[in-house]
Amino acid sequence: MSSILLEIKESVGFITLNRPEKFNAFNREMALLLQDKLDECASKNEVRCIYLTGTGKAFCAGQDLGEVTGENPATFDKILLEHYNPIIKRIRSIPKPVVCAVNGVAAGAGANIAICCDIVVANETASFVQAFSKIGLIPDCGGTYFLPRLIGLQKATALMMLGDKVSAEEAERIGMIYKYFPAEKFSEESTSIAKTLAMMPTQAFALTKQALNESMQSNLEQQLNLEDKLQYKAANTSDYREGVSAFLEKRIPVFKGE
Ligand code: LHQ
Repeated sequence: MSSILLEIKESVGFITLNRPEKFNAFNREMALLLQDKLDECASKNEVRCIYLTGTGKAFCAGQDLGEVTGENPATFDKILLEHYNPIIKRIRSIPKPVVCAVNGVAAGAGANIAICCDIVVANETASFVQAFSKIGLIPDCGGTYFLPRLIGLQKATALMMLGDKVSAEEAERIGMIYKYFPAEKFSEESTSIAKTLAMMPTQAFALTKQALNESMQSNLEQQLNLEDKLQYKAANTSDYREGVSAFLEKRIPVFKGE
């Protein structure tokens, strides 16, 4: 069985981390396969939303520590440059929404891959751990970029230094994730978000994502100019024309992602 599964249905690319016996921890093969599957979803027009989750009890325990041998910094550098950084860059640049459905514990790289996704939801049984400090590493996978922006510098610093386990409920409360769901509703509710997004104006989402990405380092003037430029592009999509027509005709719009 492959360590990464991809199933495309109802315009959603369902990607599943699939090494349950290792809490879906990443080895090299799995990290490279995830990059491939993200690329496949990016390139296929039929995929209008990506849904990322894990098999079994955990979402992802980060790097498979059994695979990290020796303490040669060059090896570590390679892991980030070849495994994780390309995953984070893909998730942020894919012009489609990426929903992360955190089914269980998300630790280390697993936690930070989750929080870089566009919409993060969790099972009530899930938890988030910045596990890096416990093994003498620093948070990676863009965690030092996204976490302080999501929950503030103070809390991010404490979680990263102390390595506390954050429950799904607390993660929602502090703004680390969008929502958590009771276990019995998690699958239905989380897939429903992805299926809903897949029926919405995909081009506008791509432009929204671009604007949000750039907002991380722009000032207001730059952001207003960017919104002007991107809104012009959105207004030239057929989904915009359909959205306005449907509103005026008092009917439900049929968006094609074009
Ligand atoms: C694991 C792992 C794991 C292998 C659980 N590997 N087996 C970047 C740069 C370069 C190199 C290093 O990495 C990175 C990025 C990173 O991600 S660094 C951070 C790596 N991850 C961690 O340090 C997390 C380690 N795991 C844990 O802290 C706990 O296992 C968590 C909090 C994930 C879950 O705790 P529990 O629910 O209490 O489960 P457990 O500890 O009993 O683990 C269950 C099994 O999964 C167990 O195997 P076993 O055969 O004994 O049942 C663990 O050994 C295995 N496992 N994480 N990362």
